[in-house]
Amino acid sequence: MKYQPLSSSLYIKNREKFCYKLAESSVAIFNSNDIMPTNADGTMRFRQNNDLFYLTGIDQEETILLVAPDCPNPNMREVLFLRETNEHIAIWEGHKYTKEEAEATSGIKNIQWLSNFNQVFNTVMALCCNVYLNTNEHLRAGVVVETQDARFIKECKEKFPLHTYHRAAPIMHELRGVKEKEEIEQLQIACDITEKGFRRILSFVKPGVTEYEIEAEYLHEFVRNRSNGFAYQPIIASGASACVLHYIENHKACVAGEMLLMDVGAEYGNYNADMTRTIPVSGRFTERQRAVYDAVLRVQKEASRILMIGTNIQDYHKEVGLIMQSELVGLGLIDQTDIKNQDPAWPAYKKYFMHGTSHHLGLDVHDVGTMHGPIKPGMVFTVEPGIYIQEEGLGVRLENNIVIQEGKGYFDLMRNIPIEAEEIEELMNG
Ligand SMILES: [Mn+2]
Repeated sequence: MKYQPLSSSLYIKNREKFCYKLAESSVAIFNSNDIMPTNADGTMRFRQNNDLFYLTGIDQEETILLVAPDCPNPNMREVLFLRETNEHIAIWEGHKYTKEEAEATSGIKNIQWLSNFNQVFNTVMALCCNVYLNTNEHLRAGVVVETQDARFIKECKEKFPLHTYHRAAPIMHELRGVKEKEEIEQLQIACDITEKGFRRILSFVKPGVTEYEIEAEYLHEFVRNRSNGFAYQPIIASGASACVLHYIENHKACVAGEMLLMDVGAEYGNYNADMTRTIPVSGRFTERQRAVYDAVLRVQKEASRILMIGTNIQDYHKEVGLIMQSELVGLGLIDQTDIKNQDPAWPAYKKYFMHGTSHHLGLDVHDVGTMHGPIKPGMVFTVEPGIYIQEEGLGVRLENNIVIQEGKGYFDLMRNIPIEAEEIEELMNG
């Protein structure tokens, strides 16, 4: 692996937390993701199933995890199945985990080749009543291809129709929503790599430079720091494109006097950073740009402050809406009449700030985790307010990633990434 893997103690702890949530006499199965095809014999880069990764640390295709914590046969309580490798296969297909390496990575003692799966699974099924299988239950998931997990559910239910089936997803969401210390360290590295990219482009951006050249500068800095690249398709949007929330064409030249919005994050060890910065192409803000910028920055700071333990995420989003409303009044974009006549389902401020402020962040960029229950220590969120003024061709969003912690307020994983307008100007003109 390009990245430094985390200790197996994390994965042992994660499996313990998962097993604690299972009913008596249970088995759970997690499958790796497929290598996705493109055209002809082309494939996309492999991306592990995040639940399997969270429970094992194994970053390889054709992997199955079986856990059956109260199985009468202690050897079958935790079994990891891998695609077979040997010296001959390694020459053709490259290095794959040996059994020893898989044990060292995951902390699982019983490592088997995939060809043994059916035999072990049949044995364990005969001893268990409950089966937990994994599905993608992300609120905004749009799954158009059948995953290995989905194929497995079909096969399993056909073969064992009289077992009781359960969803692993709600348990995984609850667990993965609260990060362990080791995970936060990995997220910090992803944020630090993102910082390097941002500092690199601050001295690079000037009128005439293209959005794709800026994208390439980020990628250069990310990959040389052991990242696989972008955590998500980067948005490098100059001028009015900043008001197109999912602009990813990144094909234009930056024009003097315009602002440049960059929503970019590095991946590291399957964890993701999610940063947005907005800078003046010419290195100096105009008075109007600066007023809008400072308004967004004030909302960003205030929102980070009120995103605290015990707060309900829905209430938090309403509260941020009120803070934004008063900033928009200050900028002369909305007035008291607009507020008085507003549709409560789509308040006046949404004309200029139409997206949510925060989402969970972790192994997924829009990570799993509750959006309804109270906020708990160890949760990691983005805080990303923005103001988009189409009629002025001006969009500003500022986004940091923060950890909710006990007692002393939030911990900002992006505390070292310049965000104050003066500092941005200094670095761009230094
Ligand atoms: Mn985000």
